[in-house]
Amino acid sequence: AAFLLAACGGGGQIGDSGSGDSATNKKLVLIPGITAEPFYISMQCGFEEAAKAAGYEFDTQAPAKFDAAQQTPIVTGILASKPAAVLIAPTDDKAMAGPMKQLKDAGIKVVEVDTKLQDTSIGVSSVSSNNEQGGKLAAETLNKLAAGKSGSVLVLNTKAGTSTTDARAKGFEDAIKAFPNLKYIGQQYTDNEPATAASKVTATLAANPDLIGVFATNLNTGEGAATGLRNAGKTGTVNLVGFDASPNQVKDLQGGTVQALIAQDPATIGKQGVEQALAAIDGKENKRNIETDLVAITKDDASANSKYFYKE
Ligand code: T6T
Repeated sequence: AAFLLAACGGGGQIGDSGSGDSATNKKLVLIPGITAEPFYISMQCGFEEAAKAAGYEFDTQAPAKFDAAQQTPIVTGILASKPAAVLIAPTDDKAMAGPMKQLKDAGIKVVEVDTKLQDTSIGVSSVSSNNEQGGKLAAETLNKLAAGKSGSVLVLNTKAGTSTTDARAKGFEDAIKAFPNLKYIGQQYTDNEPATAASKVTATLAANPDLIGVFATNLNTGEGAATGLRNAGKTGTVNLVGFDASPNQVKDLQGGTVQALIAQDPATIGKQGVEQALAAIDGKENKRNIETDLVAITKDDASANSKYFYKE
């Protein structure tokens, strides 16, 4: 039997256990990019709620790291249990195509949630934020915060091959060109490790004392960048725009280490992912691309936007 995640406010009660046999297969599996992380926990809440409402069994299995080598055995491991559909956030837009094709070839419907593959022939649908737009929003927000001042700006990315953060960096790079006072000094990869993000920020500050802005393209990178600015005594001097809205990120927004957060709506991604999975299972038409909300939140409008804060 599956358990509803306590973090979702479901109280951890036992979910419908349904039937495991393949003739009446009513099971959905969610494979997030990484375990125990507020973005994917919030997505799991939406997923579980929608799966339960539809009378489906559900299960979530996530890798310990955001890493294709760790996500691949999870994918191949669930092949044998033959769920009706898998919702997955591929950790690499190329490397996960092989394992995900195995699911498709086994008759399991595949829905991409959050991240996606370059190959559009495997998933029936892809549900995510408009990440390029999110990057653009981050550039515009940094420009507003700079208020005409000049200086260097840095992008902290996660890992090349992550469709979402690659798109955020691209959206940012394209948009920052419109603001000549902001000198874009390029992107650096953090491997999704907060400690790496922190040390990249301190090293960049040493090399570029005129640094006035950092765009951190996801949760771990943003939390690490905040640590880096604190260590360097630069909080509030360097504007930090992060992506996502974990409890730590919101605390840093309210405390003034972070000036703005671009929050996503992961619960809706999970819910819409289930809807697309059910459509595919029932032989109905899928919507190939679904876009969910993004919102830029500052300290001043944080409480008005609290519905976007992630669960943990
Ligand atoms: O930003 C989210 C997600 O959208 C991205 O694909 C990977 O990182 C997060 O899960 C945050 O850690």
